[in-house]
Amino acid sequence: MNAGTAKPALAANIVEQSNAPLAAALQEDYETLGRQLQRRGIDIEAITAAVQAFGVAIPSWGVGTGGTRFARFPGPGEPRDIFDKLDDCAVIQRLCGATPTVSLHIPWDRTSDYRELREYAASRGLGFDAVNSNTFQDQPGQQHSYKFGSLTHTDPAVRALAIEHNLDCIRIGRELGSRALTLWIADGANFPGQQHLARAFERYLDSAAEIYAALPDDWRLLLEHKLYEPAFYATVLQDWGSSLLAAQTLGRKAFCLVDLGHHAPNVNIEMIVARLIHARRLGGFHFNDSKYGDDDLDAGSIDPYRLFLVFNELVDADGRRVPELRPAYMLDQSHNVTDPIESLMTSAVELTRAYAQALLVDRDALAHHQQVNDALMATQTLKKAFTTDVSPILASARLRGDAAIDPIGAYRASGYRTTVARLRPAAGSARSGIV
Ligand SMILES: [Mn+2]
Repeated sequence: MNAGTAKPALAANIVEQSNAPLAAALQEDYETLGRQLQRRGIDIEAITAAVQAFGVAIPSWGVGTGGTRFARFPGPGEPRDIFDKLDDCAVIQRLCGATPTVSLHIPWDRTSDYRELREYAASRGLGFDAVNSNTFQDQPGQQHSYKFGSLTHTDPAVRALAIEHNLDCIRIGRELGSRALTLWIADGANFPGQQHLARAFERYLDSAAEIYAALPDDWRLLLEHKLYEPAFYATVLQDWGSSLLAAQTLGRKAFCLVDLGHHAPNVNIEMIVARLIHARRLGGFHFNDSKYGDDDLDAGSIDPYRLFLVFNELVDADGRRVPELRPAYMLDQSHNVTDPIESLMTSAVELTRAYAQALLVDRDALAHHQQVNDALMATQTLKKAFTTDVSPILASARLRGDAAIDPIGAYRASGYRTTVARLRPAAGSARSGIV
């Protein structure tokens, strides 16, 4: 814990300095786009206001450099503890204005005083989103090993340990003001026959039920499915079907969390989103992008159209006033070759872009084309929204929120990374990980 030591911060006027030379051109672009949208019957101010209200949580682990199974190459000035991580998250929020909350990972973010942590975050304008429990690696001195599973382990003593850890996460989350626990388990099998597929799932449901029973009334349990890794043959919660089955078995406070990377290539994720909305069980997202598998690349960096189509389902459901639909938005990425702060800012911007584009869809026209089976015009209606350059809306939303018109430019001009590289000596094998 180093909450008391000298802390880096952005210069008070860095945003103002960065915005000054860009504001006039932005105003011109915004007015031009406003006239274009007006011709389509769209009020640009309504879109800008919606973008301003959008928020996505930063994963505490995201501000450190990630890695692959090959290696991890630490970057300069990596955060050494949760207080450093919050400092970095505050920079992202200051410059982007779209990331007001942080999602913690326990035990990686353990500290001695969570009330102090909450105050520290609040003093930087940050709150806490879902708490993530980690029962996929052993901690020093741990009594039982998770090597062959946690909540589904064949040994009841291991299951009890994993359940207790989750109850601890709920206790910590209550102190922080969190309202959700995200459950992702690494449990599964690497080989056919290694695990009894049906019994492993039943053990998962039994363990999860004990966690569910300890959930405060206003909390949600978010179940995150994952296709593969670290179990390569059969993870216990491998797909949205298993996830939905588990959520429906557990009760009304259990919801499914969709990590975009946790699907086989070419799987229609927006359709999964539509199905979970139908079932009233869409609880949240872990946003990232991928080319081949669970690559954990920056959101929107490979397939921005897919990201748009996901938001299209969310905006559509919003318009239909689907009850209980308030998904938690979180980023979940691994930054291996970029500055994590820059990647997270870029991803947050790309989410607002997909959201704004989805808001531009002419839903009446789309409904008509669907009704008369005009496939070409229906798909063109989506493309028209997707191909609209909404950058002036995003930048104006940031400007109105006292954030940066050009977050990356402002960040680079601030010299923040150089400052933290000096203040934070290399931690060596600082732990990192991606879920
Ligand atoms: Mn995830």
